[in-house]
Amino acid sequence: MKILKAKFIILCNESLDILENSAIAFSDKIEKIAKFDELINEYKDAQILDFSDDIAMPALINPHIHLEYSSNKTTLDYGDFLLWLRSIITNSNKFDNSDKISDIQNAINTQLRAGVGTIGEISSFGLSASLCAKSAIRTIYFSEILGSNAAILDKQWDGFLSRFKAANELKSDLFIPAISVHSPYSTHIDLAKKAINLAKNSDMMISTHFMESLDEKLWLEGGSGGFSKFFKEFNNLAKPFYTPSEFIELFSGVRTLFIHSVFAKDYLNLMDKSLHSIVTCPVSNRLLSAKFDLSNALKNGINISLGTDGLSSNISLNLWDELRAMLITHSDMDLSDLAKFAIKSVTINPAKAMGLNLGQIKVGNIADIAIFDGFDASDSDQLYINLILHTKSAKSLYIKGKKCEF
Ligand code: MCF
Ligand code: FE
Repeated sequence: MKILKAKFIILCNESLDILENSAIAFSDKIEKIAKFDELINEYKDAQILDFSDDIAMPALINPHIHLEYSSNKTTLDYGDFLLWLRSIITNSNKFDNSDKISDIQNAINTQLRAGVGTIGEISSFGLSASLCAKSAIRTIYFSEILGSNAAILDKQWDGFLSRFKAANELKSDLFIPAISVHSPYSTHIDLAKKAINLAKNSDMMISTHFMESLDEKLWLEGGSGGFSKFFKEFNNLAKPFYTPSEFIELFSGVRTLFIHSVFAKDYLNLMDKSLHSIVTCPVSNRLLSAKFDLSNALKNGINISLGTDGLSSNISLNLWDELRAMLITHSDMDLSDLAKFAIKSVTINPAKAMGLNLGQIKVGNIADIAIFDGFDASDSDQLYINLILHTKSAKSLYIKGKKCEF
């Protein structure tokens, strides 16, 4: 048993309560939250962790990252989604490469250093599996399926299945296999249906990039826009595999993260609020597309989380940098409301979205706890704002009750 004493404990419950000068007793799960004196009386042999000047909160969750794209620095083109996609395809040989291993390892270390205890990794090549499995971090490992060319669907499926099976071999408490259906424009309906069935039968969750760009919306709604030109270069008869509504319908009954959803405004009502959620990535959206209408999505009662995406569409994988980007991006929202929402979007919201007993300092939850430098704030609103503005790394991190070295 450990007893952790902190200046502030940010519970990350629905009402975002903060406890002052309190303590947490934990093993691999959170056993009790009370005053320090009460806890040392009850658990006499416990190890004391004294963070009396600091802030304790749930370890952060980054639900959307592409570790295998960590080697990108200046190779890709930004400013328009199709321009970016063409540059990704042109440079694909640079990403599918095993000497990228050290970049992947650095990216995992960046997560731990920022106080991230859980990631949602989108794996395109299977390169990150063993590194994630070996790391102290908890990984929801989404093996990716895509492919629009009807002539090579079997080949695409077989490639996916072998990566998926390899990931399943590594399954543990901290390595949780799942499936990524890349997107409606890139994934043939036969592949998507097979992958979704597989997820249902294996009781796994799904992640899918959805309505990321205006061109994607125009393509799915009427077969027009930039994707029409893009696909017709390969196949003159190309047409969309689904309308946006048909695509969402395929995921009914399955826990699904819809990534980006920048142009999904007209379809939010079709999402199942208990199983479907959105992950927003503000920097990626700025570089490739447009701003997500966060206040509208919140008004519609959708669970929203925040993710970094990969270095393929970001300059930093530090989730605190992304939190700052969120504050700066959504200037239409009240700063202190937004700061509080932002903290939920990396704790309780992604935990709910992924069905994990995490993201809140709550008795019975898994003991994933991060410690950050404390400071004096005039009130709790200012504590949330300043925490986001000034935090770059964690002082200490516990995942499933175990201290992580990073
Ligand atoms: O989320 C960003 C932008 N949207 C879509 N895909 C990706 C992102 N970052 C990396 N990707 C990967 C994706 O997983 O790029 C490829 C896929 O493997 C694009 S499709 C050839
Ligand atoms: Fe992504």
